[in-house]
Amino acid sequence: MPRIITVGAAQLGPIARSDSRAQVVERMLALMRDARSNGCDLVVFPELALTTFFPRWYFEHQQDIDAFFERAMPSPDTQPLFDAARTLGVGFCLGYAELVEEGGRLRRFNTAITVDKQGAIVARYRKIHLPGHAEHEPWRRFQHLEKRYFEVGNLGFPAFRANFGEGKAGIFGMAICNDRRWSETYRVLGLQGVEMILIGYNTPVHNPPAPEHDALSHFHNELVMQAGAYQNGTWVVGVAKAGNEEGVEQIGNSIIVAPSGEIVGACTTTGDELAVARCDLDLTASYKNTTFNFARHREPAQYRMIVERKGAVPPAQD
Ligand code: ING
Repeated sequence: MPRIITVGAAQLGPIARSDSRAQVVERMLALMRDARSNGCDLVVFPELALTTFFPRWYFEHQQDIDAFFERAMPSPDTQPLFDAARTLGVGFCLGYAELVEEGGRLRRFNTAITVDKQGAIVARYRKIHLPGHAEHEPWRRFQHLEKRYFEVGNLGFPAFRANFGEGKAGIFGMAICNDRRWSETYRVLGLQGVEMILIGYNTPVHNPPAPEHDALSHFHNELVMQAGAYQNGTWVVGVAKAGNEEGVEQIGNSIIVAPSGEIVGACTTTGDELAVARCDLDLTASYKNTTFNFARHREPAQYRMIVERKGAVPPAQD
C-alpha cells in the first residue's frame, strides 16, 4: 500500500506588528479548513508564523523583544490550532519564537514543532543557522537581528517518525529558513533516512550585504530546496511568510519538491494561500536505493581527511 501523504503548503501573507495572535490564528485555521477540504493530512506554516518578523527591527529593551515570544506551546492563543488538528484531522508544522527556562536560565530559540492528527507535539526543532548580525547596523534599510534575539538551536537536526493516519507513517525532519541554504541541513537529515523535510521561512527580497542577489531570490530559494531534495532522496516542503510586511518585501514562492527535485506544488501569490500535493513517501526509495545509496557510494573517510586538513587551500607560493 503506497504511503501517500497529502501535504498543504500553508503560506501566510504579511503579519502586521499590530496583528494579534488571535487574528493570525484565525487566518491559520482558515487555511487548515481549506486543507481539510482538499484532503490534506498535514499543513506546513512559515517560520515565526504567529507574529510579524520582528528581527527586522532593533529593540533596546528585552521586554519589547519578549513580547514576540511564546512562553507556552500550546498557549490559550494557539490552543485552537491543536484543537483543529484533532477535529479536522490535519497535522501541522508551526514556526514560532520560543522562550523557555532550561538549565536554570531563560533561553530564546527560533523554533518549529510538528503536531499530529491527535493534536500531540511529536517533534521540536530549534534553528541552527542564524543569518544576519548581532549588533544594530543603521546602514541597513532594515535589520536582521536573529543572532541578537535567538540562541543557536541546541537540538541538532533530529529526524523523527510521525504517523498521519493509516498507511501514512514516515520519517520527517524540520529546518527553518536560512537552514535551507546549507547543504549540511539536508545531508544530516538524509543520513537519518528522512523522507520529508518541513521548512518555514521569512525571506526578504533585498539582502543588504549582497543586493546583487536580490533578482535571484526566487531562483536561490528553489535551487537549494530542489538540490537538497534530490541529493538526499527526500520530499521538501518550503513555506513562506510572504508579501510586503511592515515595509519589507518578502518572497512567497512556497513550493513542494519531490525526491526527484521536481517542484510538484507551488503558491503563486504573496498572500495567504494553500498549495497542495499528494506525496508518495515510497518515491524516496527510487533515489535512496540507487543514485544516493549512501552505504554503497559515499566515501566518508575521504571527506573526513579533507575536513581534518582544515581551512582553505594555502596561498600560492610566489
Ligand atoms: N531569512 C533569510 C533566508 O535565509 C537571507 C535571510 C535572505 C539570507 C537572503 C540570504 C539571502 O532566507 C531568514 N529568516 O533566515
